[in-house]
Amino acid sequence: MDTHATHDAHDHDGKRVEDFRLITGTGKYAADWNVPGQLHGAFVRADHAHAQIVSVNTAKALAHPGVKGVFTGEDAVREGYVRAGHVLGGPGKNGMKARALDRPVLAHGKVRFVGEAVALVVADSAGAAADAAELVEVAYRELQPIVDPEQALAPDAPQLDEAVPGNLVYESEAGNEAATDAAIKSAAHVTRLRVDSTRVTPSPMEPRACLVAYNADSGEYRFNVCTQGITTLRKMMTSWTKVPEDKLIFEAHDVGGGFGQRTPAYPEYIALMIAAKALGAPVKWVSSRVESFLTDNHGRGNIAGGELALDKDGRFVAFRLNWIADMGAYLSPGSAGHIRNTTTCLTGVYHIPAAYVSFRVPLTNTTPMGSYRGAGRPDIAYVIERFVDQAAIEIGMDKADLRRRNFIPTNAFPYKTATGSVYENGDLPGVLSKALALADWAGFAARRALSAKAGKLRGLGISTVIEGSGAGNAPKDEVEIRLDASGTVTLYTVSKSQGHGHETTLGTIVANALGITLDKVKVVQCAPGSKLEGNHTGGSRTTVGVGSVSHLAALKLIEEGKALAALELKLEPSQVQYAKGEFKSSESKRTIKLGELAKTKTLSVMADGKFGSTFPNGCHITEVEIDPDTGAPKIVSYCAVDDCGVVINHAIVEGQMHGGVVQGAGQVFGEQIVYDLKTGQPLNASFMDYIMPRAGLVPEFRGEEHATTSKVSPLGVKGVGESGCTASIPSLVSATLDALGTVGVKHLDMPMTSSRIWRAIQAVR
Ligand code: MCN
Repeated sequence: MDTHATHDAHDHDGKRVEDFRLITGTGKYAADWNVPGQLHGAFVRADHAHAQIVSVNTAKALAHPGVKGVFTGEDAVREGYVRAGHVLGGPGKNGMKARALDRPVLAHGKVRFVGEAVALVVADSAGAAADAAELVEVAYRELQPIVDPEQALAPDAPQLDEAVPGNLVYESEAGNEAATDAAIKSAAHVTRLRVDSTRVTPSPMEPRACLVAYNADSGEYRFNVCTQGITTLRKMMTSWTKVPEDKLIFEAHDVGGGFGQRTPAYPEYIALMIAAKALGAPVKWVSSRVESFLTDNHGRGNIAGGELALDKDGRFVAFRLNWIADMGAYLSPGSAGHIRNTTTCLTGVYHIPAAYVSFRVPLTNTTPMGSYRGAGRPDIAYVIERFVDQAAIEIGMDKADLRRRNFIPTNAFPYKTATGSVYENGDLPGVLSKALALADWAGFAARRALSAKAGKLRGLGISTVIEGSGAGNAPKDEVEIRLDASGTVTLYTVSKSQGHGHETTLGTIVANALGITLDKVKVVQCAPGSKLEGNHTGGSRTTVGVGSVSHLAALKLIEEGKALAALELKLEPSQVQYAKGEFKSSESKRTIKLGELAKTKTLSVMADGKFGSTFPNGCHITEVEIDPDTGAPKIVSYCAVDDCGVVINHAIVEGQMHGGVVQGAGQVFGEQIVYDLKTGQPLNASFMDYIMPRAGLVPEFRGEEHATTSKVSPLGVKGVGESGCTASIPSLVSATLDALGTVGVKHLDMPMTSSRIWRAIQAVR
């Protein structure tokens, strides 16, 4: 049987089946869930970045009308809910183990970042809970905070916790240090650079919300919560609370964005468990946007400095980085991505024989960090691409040519990098050529001259990137397909779309394998209590993992169907053929429709598989125009050529690219979480002063596919969900710095806001 297939949505016009529900306001999000007798929670949050809790007085809050209970760190400690599991598990440098601080779900003893939950007030209305939360009196003794990661690691820095000497939470390394240093020493040219990647917040549209009900008879907790998939969340909640996984039941319908931030367990969910159990009533909490800014895991926040060494012909010979990964006040359950994914693609799309990276994770008094769209992939792509651009300037070579000269040759795949990853396949020169043509690279000088005539600085940017789409942590991906008498096929999965269109794409995969129309396939994600194994949606792996097993399950249904049809037809299964929803045989006049197999009872098949990483890659070429009088940047051209393997749904892939590119543009041109260095207070925690990308910033994109088929999956697919973000950041920075280079600005870190660009121009004038 041919398990390879091209999967264009042949039976509908490519539109997403979930959109009608989502855009007509009939979706059901976490805050839309209500149950009879529910109470409402509001959190009292730390207003100091670092302080000892002297006392918490709850008397006035308890006396407030409607209040049913107030819970504090003591309750969390009593329950034993003090240690969040995290994934910086592996031994670090010299066998070092991560020094993870205990994190009671409600602060106990100390607060370590502004916004940390100190108490939970529960009342019969959300308003009463919020009013009473203001009456909780917390006395603090202020301590010196540190919010800057480099300051935290400085030799004279105040010690933030005695369990973390030198404020160093974790240190690790990868690659061959001696070989790298030797190659750098004897290189013809060495480019030295330090690149900062700003701390940002993912900002899904739907703020966090959670409703928890406890059943004292069964000991089960039931959650309605925004999630990227139940399996990872359940494991993290169990590791934090020790409540067995089978006692934690999650239900979610629609999720309004996740970007990695909706994957992990958060302390608030566990505090609600304590309250729901103690009060014998379901408790609901809906986060405000300010709470999102303060407490939802942040992303990026890296400082990388090092050397890229070249021989006399412009070939890369070595790459060395010292990397500081700020992970905030506590290790969040999803903290490892930065280090793992950065290491996987340390040398990007280039053949670099020697490479070494050292990572240091400091303790700071800031919001914990987690995975954010790419989780280390955009971070490392940004860093290496900045180095390559800078090297091209220094040796006087065209930056596309320098890239082409150093690409991993197409015939060298599968390619083992200097840090030990194995890239499966790709056609890097092919992607580049297509992108250069699409963007009219050769015609740039004329466009720059036109801009100059209008008084504008125009820059040309390029990025050539690769990323490992995640293999996932679950032992396997598993789905179930049920067929009912109407011929409807229902696919059950434990990953969860947050806007990705999985109902369409997973449905398409099953419909195509069965040769039936998409309206005959239903996709059920995260059915409450589902025992299926699998990964959450993340690491751009759902299509590779869940998509592949959905395809295999459909093929299995056909095989089992043939056996059942053969019984009906009184034939051997080998005499039965299947096509387009019907079983037939040249030995019989009868045809049996799919639904007929389930006449008496629903037919169910399961399929599972374990799939490795795929390596989507691409080249994004951009042009940015800057008004030197105001510093205002404008993206005037955006061209993307990407290899995400076989495409299931072109419109969705394009949408994923758009979303990712715009998120990247957001980080390049505006987004940044800023803390006051002295007090540790966040200075921007609303969309009034946290600069999200707006429609006017981005022009129409031009994009093309350049697929090489992956063998990791029977579908030939690679991931795409993070690609836009990974490629756009380096390309847009490249274009902006190219424009600024014309007036002598040599370096600028993100965010490249109008004011920072304007000041950089003034500084060189
Ligand atoms: N797809 C396809 N053909 C391919 C690859 C993917 O048609 N060759 C489709 C998929 O079937 C799916 C979408 O594109 O509908 C993304 O697929 P995939 O690359 O497998 O990634 P995931 O579904 O696992 O999504 C995760 C990825 C990540 S890690 C983040 S973060 C992210 C992202 O996707 N968060 C998102 N895209 C997002 N999009 C929305 N709307 N909201 C988020 O929170």
